[in-house]
Amino acid sequence: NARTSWLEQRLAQDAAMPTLRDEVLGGLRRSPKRLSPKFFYDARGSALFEQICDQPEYYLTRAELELLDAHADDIAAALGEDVLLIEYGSGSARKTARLIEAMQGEARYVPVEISATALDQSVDDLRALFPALDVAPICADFTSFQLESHDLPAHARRVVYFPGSTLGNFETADAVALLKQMRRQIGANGAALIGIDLRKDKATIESAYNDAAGVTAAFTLNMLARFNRELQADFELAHFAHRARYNVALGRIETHIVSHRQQRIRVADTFIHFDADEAMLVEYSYKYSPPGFAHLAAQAGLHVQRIWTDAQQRFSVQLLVP
Ligand code: AVI
Repeated sequence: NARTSWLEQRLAQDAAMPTLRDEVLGGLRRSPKRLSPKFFYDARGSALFEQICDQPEYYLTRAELELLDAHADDIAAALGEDVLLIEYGSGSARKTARLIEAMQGEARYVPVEISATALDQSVDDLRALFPALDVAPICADFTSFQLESHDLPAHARRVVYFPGSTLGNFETADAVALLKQMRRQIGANGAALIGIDLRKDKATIESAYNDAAGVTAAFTLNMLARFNRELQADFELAHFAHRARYNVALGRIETHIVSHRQQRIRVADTFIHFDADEAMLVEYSYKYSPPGFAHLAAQAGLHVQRIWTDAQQRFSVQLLVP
């Protein structure tokens, strides 16, 4: 079997990536400070994110699963036959099982996931559910991997699957770049199937990012705990707060970590100063109207062929073609 082992894939990736230290210090030295939301997802952060998905206020996951329950057969029919399903950031692949079930387990599935643990687990789970499924996992950062350098099962059509509204965590230019990467990877007869949260009233959106149990706050601040562990930093979590506000004009949740007081923090071999009330940007979660998303897709040369939503029209899954 010529498929490269995950460890080899990972080592090649790591060699090409800037270190955590350099990236984090780069963000902390900017004014205003800002860090990428990708730093949320260590093992604890990923577990907290799974818990967020079960919070009553976080409607996104339930709406998307409800939508798949209602429309999976229709979606599978629109994808066609002999599909190679390439999932970006597959994680636990909870939604994928419903889709593959509708494809009658006949699909060829390529999960692309940076966490080897999550990748292993999801592959085991899916193989248990669908013994005939041809799975070719890729352990990589989905924003920068070369699909063509991997050995792929034979197929008639490529479909990139990107559920969960994760595209909403990318700023416009980066979202367009990622959509262009998808367009290159799927070729002329392929498609992209993308989960996108829809614009709605401010209160509903803000409460999804400020759950009463405080899970989202713990998820946000876990980024600091991660730096304490991995970069020998000395953040006191009690001296920082999670803040998530919906910017109605721009249609996005803006999540910041706010310093309660003036403080000096050691990070690796350096000291970083925080002012009292200083806010460090850690995440955007964009929400789109259907025309707004069509406009974004068009900038990458993609055209919206179908839109499915849940009954309350909170969330959408959109089929894009070149
Ligand atoms: C992964 N992503 C789509 C989530 C979101 O809704 O933006 C991450 C998240 N951040 C806070 N809660 C959930």
